[in-house]
Amino acid sequence: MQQHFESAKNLIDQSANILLTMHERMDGDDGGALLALGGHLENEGKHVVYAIKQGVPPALSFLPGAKKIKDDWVEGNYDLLITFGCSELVRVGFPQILNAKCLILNFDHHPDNQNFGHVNIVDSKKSSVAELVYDFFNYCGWQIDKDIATCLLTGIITDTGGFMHANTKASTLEAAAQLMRKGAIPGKIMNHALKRKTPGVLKAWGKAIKNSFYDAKNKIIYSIMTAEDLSEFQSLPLAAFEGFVETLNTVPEAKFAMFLKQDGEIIKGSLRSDIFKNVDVAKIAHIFGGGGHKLAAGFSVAGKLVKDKMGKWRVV
Ligand SMILES: [Mn+2]
Repeated sequence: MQQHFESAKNLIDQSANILLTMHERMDGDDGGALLALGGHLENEGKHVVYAIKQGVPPALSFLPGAKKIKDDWVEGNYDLLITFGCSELVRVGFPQILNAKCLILNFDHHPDNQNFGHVNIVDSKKSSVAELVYDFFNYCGWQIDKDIATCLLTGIITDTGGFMHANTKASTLEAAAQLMRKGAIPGKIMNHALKRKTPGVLKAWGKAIKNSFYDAKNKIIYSIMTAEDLSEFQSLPLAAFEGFVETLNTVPEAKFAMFLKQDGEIIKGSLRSDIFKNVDVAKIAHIFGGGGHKLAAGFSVAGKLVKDKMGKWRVV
């Protein structure tokens, strides 16, 4: 990794005009890592543009620098494009990116990353991209101020579910402790990024919990939200069900948890398991064209979820 870090540092040192982007639907990890690195690059006097398809969700608007993020592609003469958490370049969601002529630096911790960058900082053993970027800051000897620390700790906290997931290692906690010493406050981050729920979101969770079903034969806990179920709730935020599949996965006898949700013409699936359950949910997600990690994966398929008169769910 040292060699990759050195190449990444060289790429950055040689660049003055830099575009930072990530996968569609900003999450705390890649968004936090992106804003942390952007903060440092701006401190170095570089011109930085932040573009994320669909912009910043309300739960992450507290992040220092979040206001600088544009929700659309910004034309420019970039020397360098830096991506966060994209296993493939198309995940960015801006078609213009596929024609970008500049150099690419790729930060990720997904095991299925395609290494599409000129330099690839990819380590699937890291809890989060934020922890990887924290290591990169240390390698470069760059200063971590309170804002950068807050962004990085947000990434670690959101990707480890508040240090509760199996990806939390001793090194993760050491990184978190250092970031606290730089001024990041975990309680504040958890309130904003993890716990935050509106009354409407709580009601929607109630419906999703009511729709949950434990298949005792196959040891699967799942819940399904059809378009009809969702239509009972007005203007739910994009991240309304963030953390829901983890709640399903709290049933210890289930081998894994699955949450299926209608999203327009698409069915989105999230899968979670625990290390002691010996299931690789990424393999299941792959069957449906998705991806992710052994214990946390997802997929999207075209189709419509419906409940028939017998109360059975089907895909049409
Ligand atoms: Mn991540």
